[in-house]
This record gives sequence, C-alpha cells and structure tokens, in this order.
Amino acid sequence: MTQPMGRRGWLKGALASAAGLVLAACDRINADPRATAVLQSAERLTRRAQRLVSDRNALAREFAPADISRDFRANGSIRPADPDYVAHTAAGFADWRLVIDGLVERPLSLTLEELRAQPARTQITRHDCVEGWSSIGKWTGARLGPLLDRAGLKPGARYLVFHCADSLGPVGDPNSKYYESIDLIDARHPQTILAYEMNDAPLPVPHGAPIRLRVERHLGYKHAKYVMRIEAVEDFAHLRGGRGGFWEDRGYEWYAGI
Ligand SMILES: Nc1nc2c(c(=O)[nH]1)N[C@H]1C(S)=C(S)[C@@H](COP(=O)(O)O)O[C@H]1N2
Ligand SMILES: [Mo]
Repeated sequence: MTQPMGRRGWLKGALASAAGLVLAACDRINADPRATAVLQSAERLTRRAQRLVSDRNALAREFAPADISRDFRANGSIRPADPDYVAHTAAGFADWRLVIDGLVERPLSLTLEELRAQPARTQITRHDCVEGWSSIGKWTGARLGPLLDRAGLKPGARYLVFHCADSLGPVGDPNSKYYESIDLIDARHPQTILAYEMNDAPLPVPHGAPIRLRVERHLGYKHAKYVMRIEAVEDFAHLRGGRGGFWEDRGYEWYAGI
C-alpha cells in the first residue's frame, strides 16, 4: 500500500469512530481478517444505534379481541389507602381533576368528562411486567400528544413526570408516592394514552382508576396508575431520588423500552 504520510496520522485519529473504521477497512479489508471483524461489529453497532433512534416511533404489537386475558393481573398498588384517593373513590371521582402543568403555556385542570371528550385511541396490547408475567388487555384513553398541544409545551420541556395518588409503602411518607417519567418521543407516540377504559368498562381501581398511562413500548412499571398530575420538566435530577421514577430510584432502568 502506498499512502502519503499524512493519511496514516489521519487514519489513527479516525479509527476511533465507526466512520473511520469503514474508511480504514475500505483499503485493508482483504489484507487483514481482524479488520473485517472490527468492521462488521462497527456496522452492527451503527445499525443498532440507528434502530434505537428510528424505531422509537414504531407501534407496539396489537392483538385480536380473542387474545384478551381473562384474568389480567393487577400489580403493585391495587387499592390505595391514601386518604385523598379514598375520598375520590367514595365520590365516584366527581371532584377529581387531572392537572397538566410545569413547563406549559396553558396549565390544564381536566374533569374525567373533559378527558373523555379528547381525541381517543383504543388498542389491545400486551403488558409485560419486569417480574416475568404478561397479560393482554384492551385500553381506551385520551391520546397524550393532542393534550400536550392543548397545554402548549414550553421550549425547555424535555420530560413528563407522572405524579400518582398511591403510596407503595407507608402512607404519608412522601418517598412512598409512586411516580414515573417519560421523554417527549414516548409522550407523542401514537399508542401513548391516558386510559380511562379497560376491556370496554371504566378502568377499575386495581388497574389505576380513574386514569392510568399506557406507554406501550415500555415495561410495566412505566405505566403509571392513579395519575393525578402530569408535570412538564426540563430535568428530573432534583426530583425525589433523582432517577425519574419510584422503581428507578430503587435500581430499575429509566429507559424500559421493549
Ligand atoms: N401508581 C402506580 N402505578 C403503577 C404501579 C404502582 O404500584 N402504582 N405498579 C407498576 C407495575 S410494576 C406494573 S407491572 C403495572 C401493573 O399494572 P396492572 O395492575 O394494571 O397490572 O403498573 C405499574 N404502575
Ligand atoms: Mo411490574
């Protein structure tokens, strides 16, 4: 191989990047089998990175009515004892409001009736809990994307935090309150809904009444039940344990994509 001196130095630096590997391999691919292996693994890495980005908007698999689980498991909080929540259930959620605030132009406070009047979506999907069980259910709810448009996200908003009514642990301890967070790609995903119906009936208490998040490209713990407030934030590092969710603060991954 005859190469000007300068090119070798440039190659050294470029080898650090996948693009560099491709260029380097272009003239060495037949000479060095190890280079071929490195090239192939770089190629796989690039494809994986590409898939991670482009597939974020792909739909989760949807099922047929016959696939719906007869006994969809309920998990985590199933009957919150928190006094405010108990009062809401006693009143049939008549005074319940969903608050959407934080980094938004027009904070919203919506009744269940108003939520039901929003652009909606119905989907039959499989819920996968990290504990190793799955159930298939039919969900109907308000699409989150149009709701965010209504509230008008401010430019600094990057995540949504879901504040829930239930405590997993001692009631009254602020660290017991369930919470979750997602980014705006998941928030605007077409299957991301605030579900108020499960299997054609009002969402029952064990599954998160009156509304629960369905964020179908994620594992079960991201699907916040008993949602009271959605807060648009720039960052969640200073909230609670700083990792963006009740289980995340206890070691689970923030990104639970499936
Ligand atoms: N508010 C709240 N949301 C929650 C939980 C919880 O305990 N509280 N548990 C999570 C977990 S781990 C799972 S698997 C699902 C369970 O939803 P399900 O009861 O409808 O099966 O809700 C998630 N969302
Ligand atoms: Mo779970």
